[in-house]
Amino acid sequence: MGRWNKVCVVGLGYIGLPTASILATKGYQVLGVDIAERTVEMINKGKIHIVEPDLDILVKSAVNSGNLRASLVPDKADVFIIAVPTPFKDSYKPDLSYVESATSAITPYLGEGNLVILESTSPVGTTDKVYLQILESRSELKGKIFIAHCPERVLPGQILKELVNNDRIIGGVDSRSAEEAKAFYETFVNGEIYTTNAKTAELTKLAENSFRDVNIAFANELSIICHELGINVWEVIKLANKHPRVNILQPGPGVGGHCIAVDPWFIVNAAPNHARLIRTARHVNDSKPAHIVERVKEKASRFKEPIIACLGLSFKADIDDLRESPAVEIVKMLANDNVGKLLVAEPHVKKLPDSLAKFAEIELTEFNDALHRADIVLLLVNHRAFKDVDRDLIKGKIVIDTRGMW
Ligand code: SAJ
Repeated sequence: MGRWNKVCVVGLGYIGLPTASILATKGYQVLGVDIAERTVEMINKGKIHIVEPDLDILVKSAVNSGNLRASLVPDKADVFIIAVPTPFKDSYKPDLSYVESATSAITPYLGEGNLVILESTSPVGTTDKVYLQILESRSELKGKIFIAHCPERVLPGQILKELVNNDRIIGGVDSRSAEEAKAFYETFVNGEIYTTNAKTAELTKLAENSFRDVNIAFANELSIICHELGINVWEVIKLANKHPRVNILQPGPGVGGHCIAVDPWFIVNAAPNHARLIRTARHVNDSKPAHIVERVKEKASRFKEPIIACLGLSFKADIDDLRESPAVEIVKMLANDNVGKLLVAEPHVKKLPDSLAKFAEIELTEFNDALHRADIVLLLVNHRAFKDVDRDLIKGKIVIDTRGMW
């Protein structure tokens, strides 16, 4: 632990809560801060508000040890970690309001020698802005605090493992900030830690997610081409990937989540005339749900009153996160277009999101019930729970498997 004892983590979501809990189990005194009262209350009871493997056990033990406490307001600490959302607003412009309010919230509590880390994925220049915002009201801290960007890199579903084992990139607003942040991360990260300047770290993180988006777009485009040509895309990919330098990703119903579907826009926004491939990849992936809806409609037109089982709502397998989920979008489009009765099975949620609950033709039900009653089975998410399907239940039905799981 060295020279740090108290850590204040602002934002107790998919990144902040696991980070706060791991730090607490390493012996730090951690104060987790969130604007949602319910989140704060739940965490203080040792409970969690999100689904992530083993996180419940970790949070419980961190809270029981007395090292993790949640609050609506920050307090003095040695290290401040900002882990709040960075979505986009109209015309895909970055929305930095959460970073700005988190910065305002911690500024009064900052003291000489403190380390401030921005973990939220951010447009180029954000870390410098955080520093300037702090200095606006605390000019006496100029050159006396350390500020760095350490973009989170964890994969939902494997957060606890990746938080500790992934290599990390740290960009400081100056080199001493980068070194200070590196020394702090070395106390709980096993991966390599590479230092650079803040802007390079910001773009590196955006480049990672854009790289994945472009590659998924390639797979999605290929799947549309294969559908048109009547060729099995899964077989094409399997065979192409036998080449030693080819590794095509998996097509799906589209790209969801709050990262890959968002971050490339920060690059497009910063360099609109040059980010041509990155922008097109976003459009290809965003157009995939409509393509799936067309396929369903084509099949549904054979039935007078089609019943469609829509399997999965989350943005990817084995998580409960519905944010920017193509599956939700597809179900909504099917409902809007009155394609038929929609039986939704999503083992990770107890109720439909508001955007779907308003449609009378959508019903949340169990996996086997949906299969049993449906004419058309639309697999949207490759949840483990859907893997061992009872073949007898889908025999003779139209199956559209957007994930290639069956
Ligand atoms: N997807 C496909 N085909 C694939 C892979 C993914 O359609 O072959 C879809 C998924 O179903 C999902 C979306 O893409 O809808 C994104 O899923 P993902 O597993 O690729 O990524 P995320 O959003 O869960 O996490 C990503 C990760 N980034 C990279 O892999 C480069 C993670 O390491 C980041 O920390 C995270 O974004 C983030 O928070 O930025």
